[in-house]
Amino acid sequence: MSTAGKVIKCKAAVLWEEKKPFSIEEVEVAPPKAHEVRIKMVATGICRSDDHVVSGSFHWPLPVILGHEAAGIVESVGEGVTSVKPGDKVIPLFNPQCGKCKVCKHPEGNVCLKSSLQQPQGTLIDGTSRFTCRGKPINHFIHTSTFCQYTVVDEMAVVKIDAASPLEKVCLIGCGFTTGYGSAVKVAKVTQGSTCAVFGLGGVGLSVIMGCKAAGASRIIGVDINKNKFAKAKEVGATECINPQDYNKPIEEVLKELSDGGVDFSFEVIGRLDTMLSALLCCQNSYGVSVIVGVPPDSQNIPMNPMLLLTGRIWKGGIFGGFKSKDSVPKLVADFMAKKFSLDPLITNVLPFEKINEGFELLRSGKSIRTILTF
Ligand code: COD
Ligand code: ZN
Ligand code: ZN
Repeated sequence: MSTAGKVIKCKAAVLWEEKKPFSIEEVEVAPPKAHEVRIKMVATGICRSDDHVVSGSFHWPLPVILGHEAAGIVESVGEGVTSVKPGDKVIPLFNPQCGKCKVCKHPEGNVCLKSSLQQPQGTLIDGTSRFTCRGKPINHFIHTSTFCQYTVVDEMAVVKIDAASPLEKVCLIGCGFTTGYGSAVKVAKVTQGSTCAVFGLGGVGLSVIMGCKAAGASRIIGVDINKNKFAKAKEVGATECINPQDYNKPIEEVLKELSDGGVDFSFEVIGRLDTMLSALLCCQNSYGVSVIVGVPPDSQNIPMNPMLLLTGRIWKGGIFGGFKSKDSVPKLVADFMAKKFSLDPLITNVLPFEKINEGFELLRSGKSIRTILTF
């Protein structure tokens, strides 16, 4: 029996208060309005940004259904939806692409003006929520809200992908993988034969390494204070790995010595101000490119000598690997299907959706790279 046009009662992980566990609740998911899409979730990753809301370092209106790195199947569509239809496999887009705003129209712009990353908005773009629980409206999260068996998104925040793709893997293309991989191939534009340094060997750092490798870098130096991260980094393409704690001089000096004066490309994938500066300092003057991928602590600044830039280094950053989401996600899925990269090294744990709190504990303890929750 078709559920189209009807309210669906299903399970969601609701966050009622910061610093508290998720509560698995029965919620009502209203049908999609015009230009909206209702998706049956199949798999969702747990990303650090979800935990930033739980810990209170990223403030979001509560109660909320978090989750933004997922894949599912379209259940029904609202009036006027043309880009997807019921039965399509899709990836929700936390960084939407409306296609109409100034940024979307710019060939290089990728942070759509409709994105709610900078201005938290707990609703769909029409200003209302499709979720209710115990009679109360529940907030949406960055256009996605994937910790729920069904979600509703605006058409600008969802894209159709290859019908043959394994959703429990390609869900990572919805955030972590793409953020890292795109930072190398799209933001830095890593070149053939180059030398790269990657600071931070978590899931996003590993994805940066895969991007450097795909772009043809000949040396990829991984940097991490946890040497247990080295084996996997090498497995995905690092040619050597170093621990700053093994040296009695600044890590940028070590990297400059290793690279005959400076690396071609460096990436900060930790989210610390000191390592952002080290990453800039270790790159070659005159042409070195340093990319900030990690999210810095709230409202803090880096004291930086402008001579570093005057002498030709390039300092950049990017959200979602610099990719326009609707244009790029289906292509990245196609590249995955063509075996241009593997997502397996990133997936360390798979749990049923109901065990979401266990998945967050794995993230917080550093024991997982990515946990996938399956519905
Ligand atoms: N020196 C070297 N390595 C260090 C240091 C240090 N001082 N401190 C920590 N590390 C290492 C840790 O040992 C760890 O291996 C690694 O750095 C960090 O890895 P994780 O597993 O904590 O983190 P990731 O890879 O999952 O993600 C880290 C980001 C910093 C990239 C995180 O902020 C993020 O997910 N950013 C995405 C930004 C974005 O686009 N967000 C929008 C939606 S999510
Ligand atoms: Zn994320
Ligand atoms: Zn836009």
